[in-house]
Amino acid sequence: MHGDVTVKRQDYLPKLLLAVAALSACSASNGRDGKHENSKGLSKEALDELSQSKGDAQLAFPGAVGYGAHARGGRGGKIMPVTTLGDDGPGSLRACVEAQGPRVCVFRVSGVIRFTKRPPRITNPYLTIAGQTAPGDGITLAHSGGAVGLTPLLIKNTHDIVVRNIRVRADLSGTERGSEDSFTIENSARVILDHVSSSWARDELVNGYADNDWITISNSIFAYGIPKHDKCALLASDPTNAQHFSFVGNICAHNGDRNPDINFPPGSCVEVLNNVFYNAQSEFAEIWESYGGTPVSIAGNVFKAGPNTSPSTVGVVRQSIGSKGPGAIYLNDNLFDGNFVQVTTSAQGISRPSPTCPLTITPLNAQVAYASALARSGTWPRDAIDAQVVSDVRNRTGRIVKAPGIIPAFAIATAYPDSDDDGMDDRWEKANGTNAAAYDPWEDADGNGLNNFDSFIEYLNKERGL
Ligand SMILES: [Ca+2]
Ligand SMILES: [Ca+2]
Ligand SMILES: [Ca+2]
Ligand SMILES: [Ca+2]
Repeated sequence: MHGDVTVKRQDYLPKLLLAVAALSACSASNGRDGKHENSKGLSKEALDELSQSKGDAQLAFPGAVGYGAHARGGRGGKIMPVTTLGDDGPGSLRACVEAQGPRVCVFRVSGVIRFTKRPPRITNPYLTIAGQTAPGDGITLAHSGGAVGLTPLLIKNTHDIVVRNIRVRADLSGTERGSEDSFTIENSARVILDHVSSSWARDELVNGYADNDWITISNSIFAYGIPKHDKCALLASDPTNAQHFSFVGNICAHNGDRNPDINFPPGSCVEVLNNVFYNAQSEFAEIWESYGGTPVSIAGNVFKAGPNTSPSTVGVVRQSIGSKGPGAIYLNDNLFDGNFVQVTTSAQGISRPSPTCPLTITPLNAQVAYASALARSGTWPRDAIDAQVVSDVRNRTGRIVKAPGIIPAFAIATAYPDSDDDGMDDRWEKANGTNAAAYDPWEDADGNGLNNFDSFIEYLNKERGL
């Protein structure tokens, strides 16, 4: 199953181990005194090597899947509490995002973080945004529209980024449509977006741009793009090199096309597995050939018609406009539900009997995947928007919207007690053998191979029913 990846890994493993050893040496010297110089401590060669590889042997978190599953994130770094919903200043999300060195943003507040200035860019490597730590209804990102109405979560020119359990809902309109995705991953390596949600983007809800590699987008809900550019996912635009890219377990709903749009160079390993695509208008999945023909595996997905879907809507289409060579499509166990064109004849013409690259997971059966995505995807607890999306998919209701809606109100909530500022609930610490009076997120109190902080995050996930 991991054959191809394993072979490549063996090629770079010695250098990678050196790079990881260098990293470990740096992080071992990091206390909580703010001296986090890991990225500066690596040689350029080691960084280059890292950016070409899928990363640590360790998973980003238990259950991480796909090509981005080994993103390091902020593991071993500084725990940075977000204590204000304000745009900037001490305790803001911006301050955490813009800090240097390995770091984890944890949230002591819940509600809408509305960027009133240009949204921060994630450009410094080794960052985890742990939205699960937010109290109550969690965190939603938005902007104040106009000239600063740009993509609220932009990952650019960096690597090793983990973003989980956070929503982007742009209720106000920016002046530059093409710069207003919900999530953009640009020129970056080893990124995983997991259990995120977004709506009302005027460009794509999620967009991979330029020279990315080792990317996963998983377990997320992308719904209600705003016409006339109501598009779910543009997995690659202007790619310059082959990429490893996984799109797994997501829901795309109420988007006219790009559900998703797949346009990578030959040599790429692209997998679209176990997703639910609902209520496309013109196209569901589009496989393009303008960079030499995309190889892609599309397996275990459900393509479901909704009120905007017509008999001329296409499920899997080969887009050969500007073709520079034929793509290759492995199609297996996809379920097409409704009256539309399932797979165009020209797409069938480039179909392959086996995966274009070894799949990183064994896909679930399409119907099992459908039930799983409806039960688990998106940011938890689900807000009213995601709840509506899931209800629409289930009941074949809802429509593409013409304008953004209103961000649901947040209940008042209090953060868990964390007297030692290590991001972990003191009550959980006492019950689980970690030290509730000392900063010990990266120790392994129970010796199970998982650090204390990641164990605590797993507990929070389970508490939310994940
Ligand atoms: Ca875009
Ligand atoms: Ca604590
Ligand atoms: Ca502690
Ligand atoms: Ca442990």
